[in-house]
Amino acid sequence: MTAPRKIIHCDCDCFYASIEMRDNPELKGKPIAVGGSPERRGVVATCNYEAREFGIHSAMASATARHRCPDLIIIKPDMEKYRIASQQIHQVFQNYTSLIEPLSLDEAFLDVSASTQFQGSATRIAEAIRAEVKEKVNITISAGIAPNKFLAKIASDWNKPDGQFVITPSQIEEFVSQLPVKKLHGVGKVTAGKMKRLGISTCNDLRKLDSEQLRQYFGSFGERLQQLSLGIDNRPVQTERIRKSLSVENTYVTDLPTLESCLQELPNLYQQLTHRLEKIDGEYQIKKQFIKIKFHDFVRTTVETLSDCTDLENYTTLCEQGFARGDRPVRLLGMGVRLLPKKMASDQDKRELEVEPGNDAVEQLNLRLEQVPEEY
Ligand code: TTP
Repeated sequence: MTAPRKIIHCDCDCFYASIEMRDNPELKGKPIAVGGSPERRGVVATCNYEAREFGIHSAMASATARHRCPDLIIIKPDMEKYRIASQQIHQVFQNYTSLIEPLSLDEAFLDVSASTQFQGSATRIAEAIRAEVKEKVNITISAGIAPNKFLAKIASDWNKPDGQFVITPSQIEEFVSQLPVKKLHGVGKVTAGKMKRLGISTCNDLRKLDSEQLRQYFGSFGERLQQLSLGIDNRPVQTERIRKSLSVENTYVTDLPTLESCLQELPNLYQQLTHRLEKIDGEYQIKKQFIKIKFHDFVRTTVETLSDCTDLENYTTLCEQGFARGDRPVRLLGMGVRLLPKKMASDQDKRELEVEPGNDAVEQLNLRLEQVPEEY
């Protein structure tokens, strides 16, 4: 039998806000948010823990946030600063292992199974990482330590901020059985709602279902759910990040009232998209083109078509199709491509592209209307 792995999930506390407080200590103790301005329909990227007391959270409209906390200080994001801090944090990680899977600027999985520091104690390695980040970057970072990614990620949230939590192999059984199903990787609002209706609230409840029932209720996700409910997750820490899509989008200060006004925005988005694509040129193959639309009432639709290039005419057709789905003023317009790493591009995908007629884009459209309720 192989020894259990030792995975650490590191996640900075209110990352952008921490950097802003570090650089301007006067902000400490006051409710702050980093994000767009309420006057320009901005949203909150994150906020400090003082602001969270008012119910403010990421992705909330800044106007709503200001309404909940009139004293809220809203700071414009400074991505360059966050990127520099992120690199410094990454360098700290490198001191302990080279098996690092970055998830975002402030979050990563580390596989320290073979690390030799502290006699291989992952708990002490996590403590050392957190102390070193504090010393070198001057912000706090929380950590979860467990035998797999799914549990390590849950654990890093357990003692946030500035804390860590360990789930040893012998504690998995007890920890997972009490775990609410909504904490499971891949269980969103819809699945959680369905589980609630079925009387399933913890992993222990989920374990009572057999494979057949799980398949019946949750389709192909059933098998994965069964594994997660037992605390099993064999996904490796992947050091090469695979990008699945690339897109650009714009939220307009004034809604785009008509289809024509949306179409007029496409060349601008197209220029931004092709510019960003140039940077990853050579690594990926384009699989699909898509247009994302958020209407003024926050209903979103994504329209996509199989394609191996960025064709402006396709985007025009997609935009027309998407707009027709709502036929009302548009708040946000996005344009993007779905990608496949070149080395993973399978023969099947190539065949898919070859059989496309290519001259009737409408036929190829795969329309999806997602009714995503959002905070206003
Ligand atoms: P998170 O790690 O999700 O959150 P956080 O670090 O701000 O707070 P927590 O202590 O709860 O972990 O996100 C990391 C950064 O990514 C966050 O500081 C800002 C940015 N971000 C956005 O820009 N938009 C979003 O919707 C979210 C969730 C994060």
